[in-house]
Amino acid sequence: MGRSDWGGRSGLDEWQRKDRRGESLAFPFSGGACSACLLVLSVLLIAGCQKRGTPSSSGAPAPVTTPSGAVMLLLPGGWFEVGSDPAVEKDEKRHRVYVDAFYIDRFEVTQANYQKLVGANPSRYKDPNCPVDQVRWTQAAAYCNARSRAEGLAACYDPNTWACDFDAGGYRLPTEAEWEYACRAGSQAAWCFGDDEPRLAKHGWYKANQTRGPHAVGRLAPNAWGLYDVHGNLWEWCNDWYAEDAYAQGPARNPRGPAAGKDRVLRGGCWDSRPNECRSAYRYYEKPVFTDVCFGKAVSGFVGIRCVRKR
Ligand SMILES: [Ca+2]
Repeated sequence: MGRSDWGGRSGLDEWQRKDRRGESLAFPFSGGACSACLLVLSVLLIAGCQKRGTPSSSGAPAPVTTPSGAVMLLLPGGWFEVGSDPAVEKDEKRHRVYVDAFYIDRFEVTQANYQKLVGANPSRYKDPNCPVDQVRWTQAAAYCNARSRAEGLAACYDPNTWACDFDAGGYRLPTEAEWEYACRAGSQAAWCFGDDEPRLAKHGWYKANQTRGPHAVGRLAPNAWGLYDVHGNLWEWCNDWYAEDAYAQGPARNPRGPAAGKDRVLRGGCWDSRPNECRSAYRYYEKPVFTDVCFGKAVSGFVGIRCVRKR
């Protein structure tokens, strides 16, 4: 991170159908009487975050709680293999990619956190502990900006064009490469835990074990790096525009997808997905203004958010 950016006070004014294709605001940043206390707390938090954000001796990243109440993990940069071999779907040919270190949410963004930062809850399945569902890509990007402003960080998204400033210190949606890197956590198998499909029920809510709609975040087993619900529960928006041949066109280091497109990438499957759609390599996409309410009550509430932030 801009290492001293968590809770910094200088910027408070900013701070299923592809059928193939198948937390609380701890720092209110207002109320003059408490400003001195907040400053002290912020300094302590900054120091604490730096320490806690260092990977532990076991290799698993240690969790960091941000000023707006999200829990994040600092993943080390590294090379890994994107896709599957042989390719299960034609748009997921395996290739080697490098991603820089980044912070990523340990959980899908909850309705409680979204409500606090945005002041609304678009979810079909209302429950503060569940992930916010039924969000458009633009709503997801706007949430990232709201969270950045709440923590005094520079917003990544231009609210007029939705162009992403990757150099800004605030929150954004993960690139496809970042998402898959985080999901795999070192695994080259179909799912983060291996190729044994029956084990999927221990790690993700999907068609076989869901009870209609998303579940509270973090109730099943995490992956090796400690991320929850990477398989199933809700599809997660990525920053990239979708292109079937994006893998052939992109750079090896920090690929960010096509410069423009019609659809944004979704990853990980959801509570109504089949095991194939929950695989680490599986790519899905939707219009950025897509809202799954279009598909009727019986099938809505599929899409959610997981944020990242540069180191
Ligand atoms: Ca998910």
